[in-house]
Amino acid sequence: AEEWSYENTDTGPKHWKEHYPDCGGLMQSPINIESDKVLYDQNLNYFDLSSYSITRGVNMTLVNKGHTAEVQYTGEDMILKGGNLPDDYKLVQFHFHWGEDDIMGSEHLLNDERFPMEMHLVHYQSKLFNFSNALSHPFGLAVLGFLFEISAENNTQLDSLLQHFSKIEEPDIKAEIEPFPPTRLLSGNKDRLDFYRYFGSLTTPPCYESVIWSLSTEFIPISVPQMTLFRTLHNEKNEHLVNGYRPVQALNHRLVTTTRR
Ligand code: BO1
Ligand code: ZN
Repeated sequence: AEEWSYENTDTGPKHWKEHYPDCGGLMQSPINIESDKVLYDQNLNYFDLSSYSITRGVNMTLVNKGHTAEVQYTGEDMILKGGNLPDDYKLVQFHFHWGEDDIMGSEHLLNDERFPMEMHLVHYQSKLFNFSNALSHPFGLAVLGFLFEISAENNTQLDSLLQHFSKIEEPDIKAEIEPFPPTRLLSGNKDRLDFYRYFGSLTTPPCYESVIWSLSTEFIPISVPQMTLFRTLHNEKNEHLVNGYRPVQALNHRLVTTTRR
């Protein structure tokens, strides 16, 4: 069993640093993003997300990881380019963080506001060959995050994912799913996705400070019944899988920049 949890116990977030020293570092994630302290950076470029829309030659597997629901990729590369990243970054998986209630669940906060869910697209620097090698390199990883907000309508784009949740109720169960390009969830212009940028860490142990963080300023809509489906999953203790988010960490010396005027 893993040495960490999200519980308010001696395996909870306050104790992660005892087994994973990096979790006590000065560049940890997530953070509270305060808009009056964010710097507009006119030299920060937009991403090129065009390879995300490829569905041919891509295999996707939905997995209940016990602390999150994750979609893993194999086959044709999905690549994150641009955004002033030092290299191209390859997508390995995306996953979600959510709460027991719609008033909590996101990892990042905006002006102290919590959101019901956050999705992370996890990438590693192409020239470092694989995720485990990139994990401990400065700038080895790039995570693109999206906050969800409750909408009255179902988000029909999410249904192709959610229809498989009944098959992965228990931890370690996998389901093959039809290719799901994550950009399908974006309604705005994909060539001009505004985001916040800062340098931080993995939000779970080992909390390595190797992540170039980009948090979209565009929210993804989700209905209350759709949020409820995430909470039907079970963890290792056969409880409902909820509250899989880390509390915000000190910003310390860091600056958050943005593409948004
Ligand atoms: S996150 O995006 O900062 N929440 C985050 C946190 C932890 C990981 C990834 C993203 N962990 C790693 C696992 C590896 C796995 C890899 C790629 O994700 O520790 O075992 O190979 O899926
Ligand atoms: Zn995450």
